[in-house]
This record gives sequence, C-alpha cells and structure tokens, in this order.
Amino acid sequence: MRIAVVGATGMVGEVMLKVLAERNFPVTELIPVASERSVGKEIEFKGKKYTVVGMQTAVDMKADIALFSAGGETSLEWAPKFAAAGTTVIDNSSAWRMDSTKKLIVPEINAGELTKEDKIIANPNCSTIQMVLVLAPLHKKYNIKRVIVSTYQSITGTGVKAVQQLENEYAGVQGEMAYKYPIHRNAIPQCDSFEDNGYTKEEMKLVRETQKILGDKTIAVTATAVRVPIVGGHSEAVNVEFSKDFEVSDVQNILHHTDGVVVQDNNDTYTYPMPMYAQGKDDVFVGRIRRDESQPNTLNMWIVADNLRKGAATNTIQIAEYLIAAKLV
Ligand code: A2P
Ligand code: 11C
Repeated sequence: MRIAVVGATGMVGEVMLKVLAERNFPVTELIPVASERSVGKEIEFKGKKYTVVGMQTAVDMKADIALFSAGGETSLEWAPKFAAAGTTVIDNSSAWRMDSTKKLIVPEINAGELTKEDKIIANPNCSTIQMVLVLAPLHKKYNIKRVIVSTYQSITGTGVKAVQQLENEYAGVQGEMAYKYPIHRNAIPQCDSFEDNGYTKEEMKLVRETQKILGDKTIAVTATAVRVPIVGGHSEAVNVEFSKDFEVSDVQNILHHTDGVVVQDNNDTYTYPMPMYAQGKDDVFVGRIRRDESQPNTLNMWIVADNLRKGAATNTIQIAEYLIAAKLV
C-alpha cells in the first residue's frame, strides 16, 4: 500500500508513523505530508529517511490511502481533492464526522458499514472513541437510556503548543500560551470553543458522535469536558442508565470479552485504570465498575485510554487495516 500521512510533522502524525511501524502495516511507499513550512524536512520511518512533501504534490502522487491529521480546515479543503484523485482518506479531524454522507468508524463497532464507495472516512474524537468502545457491548445487552460523562483530558489533545506551555510553567519561564489560563496545578473546564447552547464543542462531540457510532439517536448523553495537566491519556467518569437491569459481575465479564477493552478492576489490590499506565498502549482500560445506588439500572465506570493512540492514530490505522482486509482499497 502507498500511504500518505498528512500532518506527519504533528503530534498525532508522529504517533501514526510509530503505530504504522509497530503494527508492520504493509507500507510499500510512505509519503509524509505537511504544510509548506515543512516541505523538504526529513522524517524517519523504519530506519529510513523520507522528505516531507506539500499537499498538491501528495494529491498528484495518488496514494492508496491518506491518513489525515492536519486540522479541520486542511481536511475540508484537501480531503475531497485526494478522494477525487482516487485516494481513500481516513480523517482524524472533526471536519466530516457529522456529515450524513460520511461514515464515523470505530472498527470494533461498525467497520462493517464501510464500502468501496467510502472515499472519505471519519475517525471519531478521542474522548468519544474510548467511551463508545466500552458502551457498545453494554448497549446491545441492556439498552442505554442516558449517559453522564465527565472527562479529565490530557493536554496532548491540544497539540504541541500545550505540551510546551506546561513545560514552560514547570520551568517557570514565560512562553506562548495554548490555553487562556495556566494548566500546571489547574483544571480548566473548557476543551475546545463554546457552542451557542453553553456547552463546548468537545462536550457536544461526545453527545453527537456517540449517537452516530452506536446508530441510536435515542441515547441521551450529557458531558462536562475538563483539561487537566496530564500527558498520558484521557480519563472519563461515566454514569450509564440502562433500560434493563444488570449484574456488575456480568458487566465485568462482557467487558472482559470485548475486543480492545482491558478490565482493570480490583479494589483489594488498588487496581484501576490511570493515564500514567495507559500511555503508549492501544487498549481502552476500564475499572471502578460499580452500581449507582442512587437510582435503578445505573452503572458507574472509569475509562482511560491514550488519546493519541486508540483515540487517534491507532483507530485511524485500524480502519486502514480493515479496508485492506475487506479488499475495499
Ligand atoms: P506543519 O508542521 O508543517 O505545520 P499539531 O496538531 O501537532 O499542531 O500538528 C498539525 C499537523 O498538521 C502538522 O503536521 C502541520 O504541519 C499540519 N498542517 C497544519 N496546517 C496545514 C496545512 N494548511 N496544510 C498541510 N498541513 C498542515
Ligand atoms: C482534545 N479531543 O483532547 C480533543 C483533541 O475533534 O479531533 C481532538 C479534537 C478533535 O482536546
């Protein structure tokens, strides 16, 4: 496969290159792509050096698959051009996710929806992916009525500038601010910008993307998304109300047998997921699984994943792997 990585110099792009190499993805030619600022720079992939090219050059190279992580604007402008050139685009930005003509895919849940006609495929938001991977098998068995989620999100979700801000704050030096406020010793209850309804875009992604991926608009979701000074991954406190009752041990058992999910849940040994241990892993970790005693048929869980891996690069590459296995490219 001839693979273009669009945004190869960015935070997610770099992880994409790492994950492609680790998974031994069948790359016959790698085309690293970034903005004009980076054209001519060299990046390394599997011990070989590759020169970064610009967008139009990459379109003209007609790769089989382009993995995009270069922001929504870039994607809106360029993904259709790649698609018109015959390249299948898997896009990690928010640009196409809620477009009714585009599929929003978490491979373990709904890759079966994909066909050869899907030339631009959307990768969900990181905080959505880790939550729906856990919710999907529970929805099938118990039918979800409502989800209340509070997130504790890694600064890596904001990109290189945020990591630099935290490092500057640790070192006590002045520098460019990725956030309106200091993030060291802080928790900022705003991820992304605000919508007219008073929620942030990040919060509304959790609502809309969950309904689209699970194919059920009746699932009520409400979210509070918070940025915390953490680098390893996003954590989520998730409260789920089902139509049907459950046994906690059955829930643990179902999740134990769910692809891509690892249960870490033992209070006796202080075993529960934490971003420190999720970092660099491709799985979604779930623990603190317990009944919400305040109302019937309701469960509490704590879900953690590396937002740059399963939340972004790994999920994108798993979609590409599915396309190849199903002979859709
Ligand atoms: P560049 O490094 O040349 O700016 P991050 O999210 O970590 O900031 O990374 C964003 C990625 O998207 C980078 O690889 C960046 O390239 C790329 N990018 C940003 N704007 C454009 C653009 N207009 N065209 C192509 N690539 C872009
Ligand atoms: C964050 N979820 O952690 C964001 C980053 O819609 O793809 C990715 C934004 C997106 O801030």
